[in-house]
Amino acid sequence: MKRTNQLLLSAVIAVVALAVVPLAVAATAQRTATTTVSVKAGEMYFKLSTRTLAKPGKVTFVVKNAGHIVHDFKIAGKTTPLLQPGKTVKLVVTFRKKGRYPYECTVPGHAAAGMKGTFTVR
Ligand SMILES: [Cu+2]
Repeated sequence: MKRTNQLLLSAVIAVVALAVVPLAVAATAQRTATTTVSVKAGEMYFKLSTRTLAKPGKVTFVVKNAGHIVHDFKIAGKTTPLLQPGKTVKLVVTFRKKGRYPYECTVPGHAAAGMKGTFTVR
């Protein structure tokens, strides 16, 4: 009888463990949800759909060159390739800490002419 109870207990533990694992996976997926920020680049500006992130996390910057000459977008040590006019590229950046992250276009002279700003992670 005692042996039967132990077997039953083991079975219950196994079922509970199986039920808990998907919940843990779901919670992890939610924590790493990606925020999309659209970035429009032109002469000589950047226009972002938002310049703040509510909390540390992953951001996909969708950068579009709406101008007439090449531009790129650099933030937190990552830079897109040089974008020809009309082209769009995605840049995925994980912000692990809150803070102020400067962004800019690395084409010489562009940041000084206005292609720069600050992205804030709260
Ligand atoms: Cu530029």
